[in-house]
Amino acid sequence: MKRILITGALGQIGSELTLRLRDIYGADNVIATDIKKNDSEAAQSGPFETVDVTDGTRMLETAKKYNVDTVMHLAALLSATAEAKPVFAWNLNMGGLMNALETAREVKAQFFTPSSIGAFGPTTPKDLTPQDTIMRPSTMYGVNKVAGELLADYYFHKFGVDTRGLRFPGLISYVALPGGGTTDYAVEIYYEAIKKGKYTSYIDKGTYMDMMYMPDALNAIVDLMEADASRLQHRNSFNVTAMSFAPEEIAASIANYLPGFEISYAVDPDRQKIADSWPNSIDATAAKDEWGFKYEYNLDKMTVDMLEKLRKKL
Ligand code: AKB
Repeated sequence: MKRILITGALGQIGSELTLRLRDIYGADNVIATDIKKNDSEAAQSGPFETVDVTDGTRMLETAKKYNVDTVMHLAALLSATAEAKPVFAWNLNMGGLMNALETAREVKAQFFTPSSIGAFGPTTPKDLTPQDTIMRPSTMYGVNKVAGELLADYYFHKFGVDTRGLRFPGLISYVALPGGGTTDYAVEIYYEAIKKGKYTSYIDKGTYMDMMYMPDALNAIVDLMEADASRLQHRNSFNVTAMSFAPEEIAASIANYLPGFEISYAVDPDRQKIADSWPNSIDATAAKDEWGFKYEYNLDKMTVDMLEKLRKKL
């Protein structure tokens, strides 16, 4: 039975991952932590502790208090915010990761942290980007993600910490909004579709990025953490993706189910520049071969579910 400490548990992934893990492993075995408590289900449905990830002492104390055997480190700034505040991003993303890895090492815990398609850069092959390839990102977020992958591999080789990670594409969900990412448009578009029947995209037409629906992302985390270690050739981090589309294609998918929906464009040069430096599509063969990665939702299936859930929510 796992006993899991999650950092950033009230963020976009954490709000749903916490509940999924509580369903699987029992509410008392999943310790949600974040910088501030709120009244969300993740904060209220089991143990919660206030932990600022830049405070390594507090993180370690919390891990020891609950006798955890798994650390899932989610707290991080996303790409657009990191680009706007690079020094803060380095301190939070790298300082937080170092504290979380040290916590895992001290309490001998298994470890997970997400990487991202942001770890790739302008010189990476753009289409069906391989698992092992050129990684020279041009953003602070990407620098953090590549350094983070290397650091997590280092903790595995040097200290034997069972570190594992996924290079997530843009994650789409109706539960918690992302904040400060480049792929956030693909979530906002569904909210605006329901509220106004139209959306102005800050990402230009023709810009392809990988995406995944949150239920598939949660399954991928659970499956990777449960995978037989002897099958893993890679650890930090596996390419995973479920679809790749440009803004006009997600808009067309929405218009199929919400006739009259319209997209227009007011491109944000900062976020467009980040998007242009990322792959069009990545190849998830290593994840499929080494631990059976699979996904259920393609663009249309996701659109149907998002529209149905958001109609109820809004
Ligand atoms: C972002 O846009 O920054 C994230 C990511 C792809 O890592 N959603």
